Amino acid sequence: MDPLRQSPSPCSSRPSSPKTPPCEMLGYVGIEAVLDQLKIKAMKMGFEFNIMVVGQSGLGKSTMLNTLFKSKVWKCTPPGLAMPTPQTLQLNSVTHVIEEKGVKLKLTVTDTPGFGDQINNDKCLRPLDIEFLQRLCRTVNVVPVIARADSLTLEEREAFRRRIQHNLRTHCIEVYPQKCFDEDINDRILNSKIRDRIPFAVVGADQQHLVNGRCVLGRKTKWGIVEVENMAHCEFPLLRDLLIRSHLQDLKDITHNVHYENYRVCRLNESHVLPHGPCWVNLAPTPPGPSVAPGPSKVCRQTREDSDDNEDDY
Ligand SMILES: Nc1nc2c(ncn2[C@@H]2O[C@H](COP(=O)(O)OP(=O)(O)OP(=O)(O)O)[C@@H](O)[C@H]2O)c(=O)[nH]1
Ligand SMILES: [Mg+2]
Repeated sequence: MDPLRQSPSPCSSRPSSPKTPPCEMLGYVGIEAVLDQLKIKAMKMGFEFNIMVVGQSGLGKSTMLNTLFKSKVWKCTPPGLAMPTPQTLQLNSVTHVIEEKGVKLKLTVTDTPGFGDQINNDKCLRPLDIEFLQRLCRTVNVVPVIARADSLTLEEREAFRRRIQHNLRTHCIEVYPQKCFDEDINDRILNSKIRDRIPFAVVGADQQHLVNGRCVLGRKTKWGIVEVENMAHCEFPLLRDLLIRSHLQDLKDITHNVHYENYRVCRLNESHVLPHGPCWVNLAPTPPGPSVAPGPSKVCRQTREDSDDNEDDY
């Protein structure tokens, strides 16, 4: 007897004929092949990532960029000459294409001059940092750090971290990774750990030293080398992992789906001041009753998908 007839498939009341493929194969569509297609497309197109450092003058911003990418992002000094990083006097953006295992990353890093240097803050009502961060976190993903952590004792680091966390909470400054964008329980567990450690206490260095036969990035002091990649010395590895390894795509997604969409909606809503005509856009679904002009609205993470359907309407 035909073995296929002998054991009819559990999902069919009809015995399969020897010519038809088994039931499991009939249900098979091959959707998972989309992953390969995405991978091939992504490898072809490459990725883009933009990063900007902001802070007071002399904090170590330029050094931190060099530390992150293990190279002189700013080639201001002749190679081989160990010269100090010069003071940043203007906004500098530089783009590099990095390729690793066939994956291309177009990286743009922006270095900024000391923040607030040119302003007399004496009569501010509240500290400039808070005002600035409140605005910045609505526009980009903010990852705060405690710079020059080698100048603090462990207790001072911890106390400073808790104080900053308290200030961020009090002033409703939502830094990355934002709680409201945790997608599932795994995200929540991982990101809670990160949120507890933020701001990371980091040390920057662009010089290599020999320690026990290993070449390490670090700062040489009279009593030893502060190794930037050693978790016993500072939390630079946590910052690098977050930015470049574990959360790079998520940072891009939130920038694209939330920050950019918020910006786009605000700009389009602004155009409501224009008279009805070819430039006029209606962002909100028309409410029943008398028409009202919508104000700037907060776009949530799903908006990209939602708005894609409506994009032709704009
Ligand atoms: N102790 C210590 N010094 C650091 C650290 N990072 C940088 N420095 C030193 O601080 C000085 C200023 O570093 P920069 O990277 O030029 O600082 P910056 O924030 O870019 O300064 P501006 O361009 O003036 O805004 C340099 O002498 C660095 O070697 C650090 O983590 N610890
Ligand atoms: Mg600088």
